[in-house]
Amino acid sequence: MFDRLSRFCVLAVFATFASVAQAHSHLQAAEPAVDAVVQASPPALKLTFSMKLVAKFSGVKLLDSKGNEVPLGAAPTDPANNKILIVPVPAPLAAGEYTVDWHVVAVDTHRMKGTYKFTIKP
Ligand SMILES: [Cu+2]
Repeated sequence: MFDRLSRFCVLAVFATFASVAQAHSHLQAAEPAVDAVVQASPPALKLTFSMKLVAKFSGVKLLDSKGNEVPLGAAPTDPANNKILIVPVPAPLAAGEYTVDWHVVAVDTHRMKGTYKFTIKP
């Protein structure tokens, strides 16, 4: 009897944590992709999230391999799908490794942030 009850309690706790963890917006895809090696400088960075975003409180910073910030345009959401951030890259990027630091506020009002890299190798 006790064993079953404690097993049930453990399962209930796990289920609760799992649903809370899933309740946030997560990066699902990126262009250039996470850890990708691409030949050409991308015209824009495209980040796809699991939840709709509040564009006003979401943004992206791009750092080159020396840690210098690369100027980017504003980061609006895609008018057709506001789970996607599209960030124009105004000037062609030189060869090298880049770090994308992103932060988003989703419609659940939670703020999430993350980072990933891609490399340009012509
Ligand atoms: Cu959340």
